[in-house]
Amino acid sequence: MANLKETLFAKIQEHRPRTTRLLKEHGDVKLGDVTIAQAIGGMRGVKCLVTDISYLDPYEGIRFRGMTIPETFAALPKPKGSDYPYVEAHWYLLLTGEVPTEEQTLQVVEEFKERAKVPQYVYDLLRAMPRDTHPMTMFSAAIVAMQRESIFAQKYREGMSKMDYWDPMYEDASNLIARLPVIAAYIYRMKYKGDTPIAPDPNLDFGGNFAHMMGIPHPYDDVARMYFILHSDHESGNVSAHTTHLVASALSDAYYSLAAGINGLAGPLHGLANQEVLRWTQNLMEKLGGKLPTKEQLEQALWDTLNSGQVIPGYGHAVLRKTDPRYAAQREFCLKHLPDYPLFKLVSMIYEVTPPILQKHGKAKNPWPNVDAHSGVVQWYYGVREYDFYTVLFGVGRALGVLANIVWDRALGYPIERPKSLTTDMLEEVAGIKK
Ligand code: HAX
Repeated sequence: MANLKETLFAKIQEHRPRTTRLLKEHGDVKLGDVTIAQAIGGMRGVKCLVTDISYLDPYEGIRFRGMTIPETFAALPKPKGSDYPYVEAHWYLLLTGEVPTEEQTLQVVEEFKERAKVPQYVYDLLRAMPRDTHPMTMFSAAIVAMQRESIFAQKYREGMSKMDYWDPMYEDASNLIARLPVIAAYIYRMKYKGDTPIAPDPNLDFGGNFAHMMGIPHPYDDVARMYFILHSDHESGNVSAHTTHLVASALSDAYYSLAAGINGLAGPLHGLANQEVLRWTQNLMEKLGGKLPTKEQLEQALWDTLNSGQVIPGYGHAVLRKTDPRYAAQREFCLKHLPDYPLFKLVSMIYEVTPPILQKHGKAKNPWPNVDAHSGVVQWYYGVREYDFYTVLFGVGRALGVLANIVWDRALGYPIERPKSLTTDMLEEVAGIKK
């Protein structure tokens, strides 16, 4: 039976002629024109990135290698007694586009155990940082600190053919992914649980081991599997994915590239929105003396936020134009496991009340919730109430997608990224308004 790396290499060899042909024979075909609004406005909708790992349709939401979220959950092998698949199987799917068998999945599970050893200096570094450092800063620092381990950087120094770049990138990416849950759980237990880290259990899979190291019983292992898979990829243009891809395009290794992507994820308009949702909700309940708001109080709080020039965290999206299916998947989990939990009821009430208000406000192109509007309530319920930590969880999941992407970037020989900029004078000239 071919292992993951051999299967991946066969896929790479099959794919390379497609990219070469498109470039050589059809390189002049236009994908669209760029407007002034797009050039100034964050390149919204400009079609200039290529990935086969996932695709985001504005109305349907994300497809991983062609599969919707429910299809992905249904297709991938699951550990016994679990409702959600092995994260290792999802990594296999993202890399190869193939649904692995149980046996192929267990091979990756075993492989990750070998790769999961976090060097002692990473723990020393984390311990040397002031304890009130944001956990995303700790997470990013731990990733970039391990850069000295990069096999890609070492092979590049020794001299390697461009055709072989994907191989050490795959090795670095796999080592990183295997270690991230260990680092994340260590940060959590060190920072928030009286410095009581829990050692990994070599008998457990990625999700099971993460729950074990967090010190939270079943079904938190399933929460971890669901969460990491849902957050893994959202095509290439979002800040974390694009940043990782951009930095890797300079042939920076996976450690430098992922740390950069994680830093982008730490922004409140991106991954940090999940902590902002909880902060917003908790502030509101605090103002009401710990009580759940009425519909009228909630409407007032939403308007107060908007009128003070702030965004409603967890709502809106640059691409999506409907309720994020990642939100819907978490809602489904809550309906099964915590239907009567007051915070879930509040999140559901916010879901009812917010879209019409955002529509009336008239600015956001998408009034519907995104993934971040729901993730906090699930974590809160299982005892992870330190909401600063939520984006680290997002980061562990997001690493799967962005790292799969940069393995393929190197396999297909994508060049250094270098768009062209213009001056405001030039835009005014093109627009015909230059004096
Ligand atoms: N509340 C209030 N105003 C909002 C809004 C919201 N939730 N979403 C968008 N708007 C405003 C924008 O700020 C913008 O206002 P200006 O014209 O004054 O600049 C206007 O509506 C148009 O924005 P848009 O085109 O609809 O949205 P963008 O593509 O510019 O931004 C964002 C997309 C996700 C950043 C935006 O919707 C937002 O800020 N949402 C709240 C933060 C959030 O939930 N972020 C997480 C997104 C999911 C994700 O990436 N997770 O990692």
